[in-house]
Amino acid sequence: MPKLMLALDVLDRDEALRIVEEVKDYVDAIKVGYPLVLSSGLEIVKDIKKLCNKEVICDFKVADIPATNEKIAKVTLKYADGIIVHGFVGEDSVKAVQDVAKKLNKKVIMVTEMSHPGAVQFLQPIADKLAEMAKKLKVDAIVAPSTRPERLKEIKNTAKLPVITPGVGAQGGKVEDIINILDDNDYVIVGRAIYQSKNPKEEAKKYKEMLTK
Ligand code: BMP
Repeated sequence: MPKLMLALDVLDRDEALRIVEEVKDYVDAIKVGYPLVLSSGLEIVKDIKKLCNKEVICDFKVADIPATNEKIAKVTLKYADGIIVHGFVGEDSVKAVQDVAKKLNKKVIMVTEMSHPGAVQFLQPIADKLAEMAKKLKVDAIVAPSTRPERLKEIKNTAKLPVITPGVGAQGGKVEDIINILDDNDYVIVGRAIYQSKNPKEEAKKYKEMLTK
């Protein structure tokens, strides 16, 4: 049964912590990115972990030269359990983050093909190569789209690594279309469909149950 990762892209610290409190029994991990960290500071990661004791992944899609990637990883992984990086910048940039993460026993998750329509323009043509690179580098997981289940399947087959997959809910992806592709080490990311709903707790429960079936 794949796990549920909440994408917590709200812009207010108190709202973020209120949602975490509500959904913590149903989510296995929480993904925070620029929206929340730029508005609340990186220490929000510590606050979330204190509140729910769940894995917290920083989605910074790091895409710089190795020396800068290393610095970003050092600061981020002081608090977070993992960090998301882009692969298109090349192996050396990803390895720089892996070197930091290995010392701290943290995760590096690499983007292959993204879930939005524009990803077919430049990312899709290189996504299979990115998946091969992810396999070679033995990153901890890859990001691949729920909005294109056939691509999710192909990329997962190539990389042979755990997948975290966004696109379910607000972007139109459906659990029933991807559930058979995924296994116990994979995560389904759901953001707006939970945190923008009238009852985030009920929605989180609903998604958790869909993944359990
Ligand atoms: P939502 O369920 O609200 O669409 O959120 C999806 C989350 O996953 C957002 O944080 C988004 O930035 C992230 N994401 C994505 O949607 N597609 C990708 O290809 C990669 C992502 O990290």
